[in-house]
Amino acid sequence: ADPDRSGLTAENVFDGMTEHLFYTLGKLAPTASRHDLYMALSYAVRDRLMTRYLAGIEALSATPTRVVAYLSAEFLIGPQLGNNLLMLGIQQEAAEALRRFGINDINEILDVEEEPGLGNGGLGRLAACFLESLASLEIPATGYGIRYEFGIFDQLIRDGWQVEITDKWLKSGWPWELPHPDQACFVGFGGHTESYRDEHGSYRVRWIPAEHAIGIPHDVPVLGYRVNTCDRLRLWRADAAESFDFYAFNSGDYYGAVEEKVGSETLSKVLYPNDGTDEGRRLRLKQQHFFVSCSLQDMIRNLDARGIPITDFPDHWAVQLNDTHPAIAVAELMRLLLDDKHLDWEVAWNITSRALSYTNHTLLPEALEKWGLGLFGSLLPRHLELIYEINRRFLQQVRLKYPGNEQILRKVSIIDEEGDKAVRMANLATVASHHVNGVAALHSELVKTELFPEFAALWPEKFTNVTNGVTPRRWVALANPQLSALLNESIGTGWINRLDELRRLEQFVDDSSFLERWEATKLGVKGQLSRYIHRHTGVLVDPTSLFDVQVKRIHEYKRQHLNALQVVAQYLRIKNGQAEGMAPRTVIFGGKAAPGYYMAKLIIRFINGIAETINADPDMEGRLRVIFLADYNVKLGERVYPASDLSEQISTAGKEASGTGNMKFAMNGALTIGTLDGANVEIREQVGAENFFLFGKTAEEISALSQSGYRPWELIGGMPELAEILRLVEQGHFSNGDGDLFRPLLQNLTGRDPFFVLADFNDYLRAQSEVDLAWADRGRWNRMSLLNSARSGFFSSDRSIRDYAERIWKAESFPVTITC
Ligand code: DL6
Repeated sequence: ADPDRSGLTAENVFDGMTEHLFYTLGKLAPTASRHDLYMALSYAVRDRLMTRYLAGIEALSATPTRVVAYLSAEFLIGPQLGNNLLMLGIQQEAAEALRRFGINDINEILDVEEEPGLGNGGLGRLAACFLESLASLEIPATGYGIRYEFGIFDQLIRDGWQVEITDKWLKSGWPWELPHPDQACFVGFGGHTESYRDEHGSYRVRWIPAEHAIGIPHDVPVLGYRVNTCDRLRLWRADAAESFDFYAFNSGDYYGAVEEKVGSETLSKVLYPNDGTDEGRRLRLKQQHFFVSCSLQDMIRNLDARGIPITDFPDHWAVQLNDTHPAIAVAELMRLLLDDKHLDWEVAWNITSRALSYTNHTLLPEALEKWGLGLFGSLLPRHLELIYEINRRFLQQVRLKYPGNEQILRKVSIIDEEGDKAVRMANLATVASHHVNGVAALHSELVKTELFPEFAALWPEKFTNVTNGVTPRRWVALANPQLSALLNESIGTGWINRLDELRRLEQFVDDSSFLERWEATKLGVKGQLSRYIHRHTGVLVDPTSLFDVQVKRIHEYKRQHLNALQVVAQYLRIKNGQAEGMAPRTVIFGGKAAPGYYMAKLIIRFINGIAETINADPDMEGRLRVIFLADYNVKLGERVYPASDLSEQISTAGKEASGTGNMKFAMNGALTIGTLDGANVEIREQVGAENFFLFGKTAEEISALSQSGYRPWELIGGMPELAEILRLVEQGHFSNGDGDLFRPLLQNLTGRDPFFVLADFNDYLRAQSEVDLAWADRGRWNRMSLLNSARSGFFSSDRSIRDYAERIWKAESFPVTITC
């Protein structure tokens, strides 16, 4: 390669930018805008990734090894430029190159980047962390997903309500992708099947789809940290198979002529903005089949091109299903093997079940995907036939094990026969996968005992746990340069790819001057967030106050309304002159609600109503501030986690599968107030119970309460503080006197609330008082903060990926040397 295009000096980067400004962007340096400079720098950086990316492809074709194919409907990858500079180790060099263009603060250019919002929240962000860790561990991998033209909506707050705006992340061009129209794949929908005899006289089936779409791959390079491995995120964009119907056009029907094109492009138009709710029917199933089919065809084509027999598929591809969104892969792989490759059923099934593994990310019944047979059969008739056959064979096995037990058959069947008949995607994925994992220890246990007890009895060895993790590169090294500098100086830089080395911080736990630096570092970052808050909300917050933060999707099970109620409790205590011992707090919320989820949107309105009242009250000055940060996304997360003191992880026990924000907070030295839910359990084990503020009922207690009958209205009589809070809300104190506005929320809390908010309320207040007490002794707080960070090594996604690679994928590291 041209040394200038792979060189890493400031001079090389400057030359690359100059060349791209001129030849790629058609601009002269003196007239270049910030956006032009962002594009030019990105292209120059992308050149450097290409050297590594292509060296990897070449090395892999010479030495076949197992590649991980991570299938996910969502990849929330965040801004790319800053991260790639960190990965290459050229942050200083890029800053220097920019100075030569008259830009003295690199952040001015980094801030230009539009983030691709190709995910809803935790599940999509996890996929992005996993791809990064795969590359950093030098494991060959491809992430397969959809290139949504419009990602998760942008959120505005108007009169306290969420307003959704279309996310046009591609409007100014996105320099990180490389389209490969030459590798397009065809995908069918609808139509019918027919049987025939092949040349050997064997009975075969073919599918005659009624319509087709084309998937065009767009590749995003994913570089590992300071290694040559550059993996790939391959996102499919839908195009029309025949983009122009000349017959219709010639007969004068212009709209008819482009109709098919419009219909096909709709496939990759928009990400469904739901999280844990079952929504969007036909188009969503089409999206899932579209990207899964393209991806499996791509994997098979890769083997064919290298002359590798199809029966070796599982030796070359470890296919991970990220939740059930890609679970149609079971039927699609079978179809490709049976109908295209003409393999026999047993051989095809052996390949499929050795290649696939499935991660479950939720126990919420409404989020477990089911497709009505009518819809499924009309879109994917061949797949439905195959699923019936998979189910028939599977149920036969179950009958042998449990003769006469019809109840078990009904529960494990892939076809839900109760009510409206439907395909159960989680059952399909479980039957076909060699491993099924949950995402935190408690969650994986509940998958076995609550969700799939019958499957777990059938195949105990199939079920396992891999606790989630997050990448310390983005979430500490990139997001928190101040803390990183302190870490590098005190314990060296090894923590960046061996996060367990943070343990070495424990040597400073009684070193008061180090703890003062620890506190000062946090204060500096809080100052930055305070300025951001002022710019975006107009509210002045005190960086020395306790930053108490809850950022995540808005959902009743995550219980932002529980937090809001305790903020009102604090407000009332201050009003009533009972503020002694209370820490001055800035309570920060952020998160998007699914557009169709009324209660979640009302919770946002509730928080903003409380914020308005409190922030306008002179009695609250210096004591309490409430902020709702609009449009929470990866970029904003990078500002928030490093600046937080207290991490709110307050979901109803048993409902949050893992959580990953909880890990980002802990790494950055925030203390957690939380329930025994998801990965909170393991965070508490790792950091020590004495460094964690625990409250609330356990999953078992919640389940028992649910069975015995939860009657929150009976609790209020014995909880005078809560009664006063509810009265105030009812009177319209936080809604300009409108007593009706929050009535649905109050009815929910005091009625049949499935998330047990009031049941945990008093214990939550008690835990919050312990927070106040700890904050009052700043030396103690700093020690606790340091220990949270020091003991967070377990939550690196490198650990999760090693675990998947060793136990589930049997995938190994494959270092790449650059010879060109
Ligand atoms: O595993 C990633 C993430 C977990 O951390 C969250 O606890 C969990 O809620 C989330 N699950 C989903 C499921 N959505 N669907 N379907 O987003 O996964």
